[in-house]
Amino acid sequence: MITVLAGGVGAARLLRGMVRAVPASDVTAIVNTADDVVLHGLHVSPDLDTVTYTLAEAGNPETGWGLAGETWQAMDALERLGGHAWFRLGDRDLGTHLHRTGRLAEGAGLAAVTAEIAAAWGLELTLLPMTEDRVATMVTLARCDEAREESSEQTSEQASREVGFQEYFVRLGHSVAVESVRFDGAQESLPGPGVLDALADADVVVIAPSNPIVSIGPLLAVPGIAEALRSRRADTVAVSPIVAGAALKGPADRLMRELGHEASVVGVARLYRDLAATLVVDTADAGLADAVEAEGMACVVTDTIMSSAEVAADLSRRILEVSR
Ligand code: FO1
Repeated sequence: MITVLAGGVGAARLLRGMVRAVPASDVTAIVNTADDVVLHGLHVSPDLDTVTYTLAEAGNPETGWGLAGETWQAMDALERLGGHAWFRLGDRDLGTHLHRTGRLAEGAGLAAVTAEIAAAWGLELTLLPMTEDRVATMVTLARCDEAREESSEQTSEQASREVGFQEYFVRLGHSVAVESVRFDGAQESLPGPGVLDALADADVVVIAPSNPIVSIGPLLAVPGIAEALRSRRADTVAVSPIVAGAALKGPADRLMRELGHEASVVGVARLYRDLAATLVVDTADAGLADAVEAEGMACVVTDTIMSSAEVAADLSRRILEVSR
């Protein structure tokens, strides 16, 4: 069995390859839910949906999120009424959120609802939300110089700069500097059903090339997950989301820098060295392999840019080879 720690787009691409390298029924993904957001009364789970749609070959290849061939009539109607439409929910995608919200209101757990949605899309891998409890990534935006001079009330001023993850990521287009990130509710949360068993029973654990701070970070903040992972260090392979000092998609490189980490495969190694024995880096970073190894991880150099399902399958096979 292969267990993959997953965020959104990068993880979805890797999983698409993994289910070509081994039978899908041998793959379990533990997915970040700290990006989840309630909008218009609907419970949206972006990372779970990105993984589901991508593996169902129904995802929008341009954006990486949402469904291909989407229409936007509900959003148009909402805008006409003056509603918030900065977070775009396509007409077909809305069906998923209606179903999830209805089932949760009936008392079903997020793990059961996730399994229902995956089964409806014909998926054979197991998708597990990291927790069924509410954990929310909260981002404190860096203050501009003027605010720094004017501010005397440090704590309330700081609170006023804290926004929810989707507000930072989508509404502000992750174009603003970040001072800190925290995972609200994480300390009181429990790992989702099956999560600790999936880590304990896996032959190989993979940390997908997802944002280490805001995609993998929340999983590690759920009590019990980091400990379970640490005990599987020898069998854990991480794939760097940073290639040649930059993130392929999203703000991982900027966030790492802003929060005091080096935005390079060496910085990724420093974040993961206690959790994973091996770091897979792209050929563009071959020159940093020794520096990664100096951080205490074996370094494997291969193509990690998953431009197609075939490249993702080759990468998956390489991950499984090096973990044996
Ligand atoms: N990302 C955007 O950049 N703009 C959007 O309007 C947007 C809508 C959206 C709707 C459903 C969904 O499942 C994902 C959506 N995303 C959107 C992506 C999402 O913000 C990110 O994928 C993650 O939360 C980061 O992993």
